[in-house]
Amino acid sequence: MALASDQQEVNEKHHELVLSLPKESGLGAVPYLHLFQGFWCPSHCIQGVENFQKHFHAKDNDVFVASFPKSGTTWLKALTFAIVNLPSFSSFEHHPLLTSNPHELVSYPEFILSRDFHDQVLSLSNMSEPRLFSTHVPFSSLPESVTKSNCKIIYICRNPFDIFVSSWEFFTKLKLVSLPALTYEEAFEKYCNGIVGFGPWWSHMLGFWKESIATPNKVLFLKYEDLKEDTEFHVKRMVEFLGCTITQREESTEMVENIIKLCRFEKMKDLEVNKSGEIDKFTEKKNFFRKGKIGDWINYLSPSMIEKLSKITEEKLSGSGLSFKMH
Ligand code: PAP
Repeated sequence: MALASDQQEVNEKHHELVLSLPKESGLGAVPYLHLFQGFWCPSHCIQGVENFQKHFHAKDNDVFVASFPKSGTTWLKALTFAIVNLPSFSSFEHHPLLTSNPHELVSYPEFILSRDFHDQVLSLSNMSEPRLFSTHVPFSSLPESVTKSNCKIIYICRNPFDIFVSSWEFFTKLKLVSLPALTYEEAFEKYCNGIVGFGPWWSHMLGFWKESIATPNKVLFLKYEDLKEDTEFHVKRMVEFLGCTITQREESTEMVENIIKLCRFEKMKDLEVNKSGEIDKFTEKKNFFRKGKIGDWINYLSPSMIEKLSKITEEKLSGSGLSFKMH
């Protein structure tokens, strides 16, 4: 009984908190975005972010894949999963990535801790090590145990133009959106104002960018465009950053090649497991594999939209040293 009333009190407090927060509809809103700890948090994961902060205990050998949504998370999850699990799955013919979607293999604490969190905290602590997680939570809102422990974070960033297009194509296909849909122009305006799930996108990027400069052994900062252009070079950086020991040089090159082949866009998109079925009744798996290209924004944005987003990007990232390849 005491537990039930404790839970009721927690639920009431949570409800009061959510009611007190500024809210907006926006891309990635299920159903609303709330301004929580300085970022636009989808309403269904506020509780999860709080539980993540309060109850998650990072281990020094944990690995986190971090990203702003639609920046290359699925690809980075697959690559990191393959690297971290090399000792268990060095056979690429029977690899878990051939029969499971990367989102089924690597989960988000902020999503899973929003429900039955006591059970979930226990099952997270019992996971086999090294544990691999992903997160969309901005650096400034990550639990202290993640930022202060020796666990590693690999962040993937993408040019804001392609993020917008990829988000628009993805979120308008979501099954959970219960609000009247935003028009394309409204969604763009909100995006330009940073009102998008886990946004503003510039703060998200800059948080991890600054941390990767201050503590390069803690945060590895990757760009989708660079990863596309020279996958081998950046996968080798990941291997090194994660401290994976692949003893013989020839063997290591072959392993890296196999990992890259396994995670290639065309290969993953074509797998039966990624062509049908859903993730958490929230979206179809095939929606995570659209075009996988750099510069598709050119087919979507009008000249005035390009001008506006270019100005915002320049203004927000100015002086940071962070820039993007656009084509
Ligand atoms: P998420 O944040 O919802 O998980 P995320 O994986 O970050 O999405 O982004 C999806 C984008 O990555 C899609 O881009 P597009 O809309 O411009 O096509 C998707 O196609 C692309 N993507 C998914 N898997 C891969 C891959 N293996 N290689 C390259 N790009 C990929």
